[in-house]
Amino acid sequence: MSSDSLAILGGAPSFQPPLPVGQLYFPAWDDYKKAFRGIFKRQYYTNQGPLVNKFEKLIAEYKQVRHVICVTNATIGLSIVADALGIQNSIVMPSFTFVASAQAVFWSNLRPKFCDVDPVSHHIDLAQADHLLSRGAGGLMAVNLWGGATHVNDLEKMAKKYRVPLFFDSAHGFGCVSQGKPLGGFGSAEVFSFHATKVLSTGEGGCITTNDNDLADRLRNIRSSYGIRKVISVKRTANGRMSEAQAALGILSLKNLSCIIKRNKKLFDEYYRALSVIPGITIRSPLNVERSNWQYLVCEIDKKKFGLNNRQLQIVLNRDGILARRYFCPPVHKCPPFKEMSSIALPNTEKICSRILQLPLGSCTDHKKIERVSEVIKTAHLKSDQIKKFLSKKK
Ligand code: T4K
Repeated sequence: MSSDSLAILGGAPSFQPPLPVGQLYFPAWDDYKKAFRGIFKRQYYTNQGPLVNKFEKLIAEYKQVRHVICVTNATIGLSIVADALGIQNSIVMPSFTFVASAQAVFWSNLRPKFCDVDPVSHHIDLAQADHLLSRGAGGLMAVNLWGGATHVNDLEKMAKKYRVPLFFDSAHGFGCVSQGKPLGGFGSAEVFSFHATKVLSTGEGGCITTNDNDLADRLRNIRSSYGIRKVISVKRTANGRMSEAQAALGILSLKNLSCIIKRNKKLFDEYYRALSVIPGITIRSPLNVERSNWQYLVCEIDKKKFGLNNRQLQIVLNRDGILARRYFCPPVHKCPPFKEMSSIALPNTEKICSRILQLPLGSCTDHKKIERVSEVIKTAHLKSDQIKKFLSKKK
């Protein structure tokens, strides 16, 4: 394949099978087999089995938090936290997040009050969050994105000022350290995702972390499991249990986490070197953290300088077998059912959505693949007029 050929202009695709976005960690087969042999021997599949207990303990040590409550996935974790905190009516949250963040609180009968984000960090805009809380809301949910963190301490002060519970959607944040502490101990609770695409994986899964003993009791009761230490009354329960199979994967993934993060950092730096010289590409490095998981290669495309917008570049990359994604486009306030509920304008959120692109980074990538992805992007910039002509003919 010639270095300047593009599949969209008739060349052969660079990647077959395609190169996905996400960590997609798979442990060594023998380690997985050994863990599964134990599950078969004990004949115990789910409901707070020994592997889930062990996994919770390991995470608590890693994050220096008192309680870890493993759940089926982060979406149910967020919903359980909103319920356990007794938040009523509405919640202030950013619109620039995965739609599951808003769907989760909606399942808990809360109406999201969407807030704009900072144009550089992509995290919740502090002044606007304060303004929305001053007009009345039952709680505050911030989202820690892209291996970075929000201004966690400022948000804690703000929640205290308005006497509302604060929790964090830290789906992207496992392995990150902010303000000298691992993410996990901020606000009333934090929720992490262990989806296959995340830095720590259980296939599907997640966990809630908290230092509040009473809240932890309520969370365990709502999750519904034999892990309940004290039976206390809760408004309603759910099935948010993690299985032994998920925990088996998680324990292996946690064991490898520091190597995974180290490798991610190296690959991130390679992308940075190759892409930051291309006009119109700005790479967003993780902010407000002393340590990131370096799992997200997120860039913004300036269509005037690059020649194509993020949608057009995504088409070029996808044709070449590079499964770049426009996370999170459209923004949540433009997605059903939320778009029917309000007509607010969130200019920073909307601008970011029209520019953003996430590139593959994780166990499926390596030095050579990143070199090729960068070459495709550079060629797309150089041939942008030809590509635009081709795409306009296709309409
Ligand atoms: N809050 C935030 C900020 C989030 O980003 C998310 C989830 C949540 C909350 C909720 O967490 P969970 O309830 O999911 O635990 C993905 C993930 O499903 C989702 O976890 C993630 N964020 C979101 C940003 O992305 P999809 O539908 O785009 O992923 P999917 O399944 O298409 O996978 C991406 C690529 O990876 C594909 O090209 C296929 C490939 N792949 C995927 C899987 C699962 C594989 O090659 N092997 C695999 O096993 O949503």
